[in-house]
Amino acid sequence: MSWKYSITLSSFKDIEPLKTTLERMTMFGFDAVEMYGEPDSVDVSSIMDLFHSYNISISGITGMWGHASEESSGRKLVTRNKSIFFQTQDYIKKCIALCEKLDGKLFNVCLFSDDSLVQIDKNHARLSESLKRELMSTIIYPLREMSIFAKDRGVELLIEPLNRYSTPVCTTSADAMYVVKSIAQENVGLLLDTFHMNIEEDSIEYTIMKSRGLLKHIHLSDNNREMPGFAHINFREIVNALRELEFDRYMSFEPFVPNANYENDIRYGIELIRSL
Ligand SMILES: [Mn+2]
Repeated sequence: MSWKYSITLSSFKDIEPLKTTLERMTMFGFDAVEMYGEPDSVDVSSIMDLFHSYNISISGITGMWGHASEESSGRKLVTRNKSIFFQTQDYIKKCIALCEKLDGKLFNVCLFSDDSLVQIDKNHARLSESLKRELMSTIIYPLREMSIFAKDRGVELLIEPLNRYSTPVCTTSADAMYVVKSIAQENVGLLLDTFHMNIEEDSIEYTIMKSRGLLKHIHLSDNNREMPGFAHINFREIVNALRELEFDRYMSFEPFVPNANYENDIRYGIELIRSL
């Protein structure tokens, strides 16, 4: 039993129609795709028809967090502003509901905070462990409630640590494991992303090994955010660590794709990982 391959549709969202991406990803031989989490800007029944017509599985929904758009930058759980908090909670529930409709199994949460509470350190420093824990501890109870909402819909809620340049709050696997263990629900796990791990972790391989039992999904891109093989992350070590864990879920490619002329790069990246 090995893992399966997926790719994030958000990578192609601004460069071509969804239908074109699905057509091409099916051709490249992906087992599944990860639908972007913008439940208010898609017509759910027509995208369901579209996915069924390509007969391609949906691994899950990608949470659209952070600075990708005006809407996504307003999504924050670590906030004193009740209306921002409730809007974010509502966003999470809508994504979980969309995930269930598309027969997906995963949705990832990234933690963002108010600038007035804490800011990204401009000297590239990390926040202290104690301050991070203090901030993260405030949202454990609501996240547990949201995870129960997800469990009732057959969806796993995954905590994805980012890096210090995206958010000050949850940036390492240790941070995310603290959140996952504190929520303490079976359907809550860890999503590790090679791009972020390359910035934050001492060793990507060791971080994967330490995540045994909690790791439910992987995002793959090289350290320049392109497909694996276009920069200097050692994917052989990553693949070996995942084999050691007997990882049997999705490895989901999450590349930055600047234009529609991507065919060779996507093929090269997936073939490279398959060859390791
Ligand atoms: Mn990611």
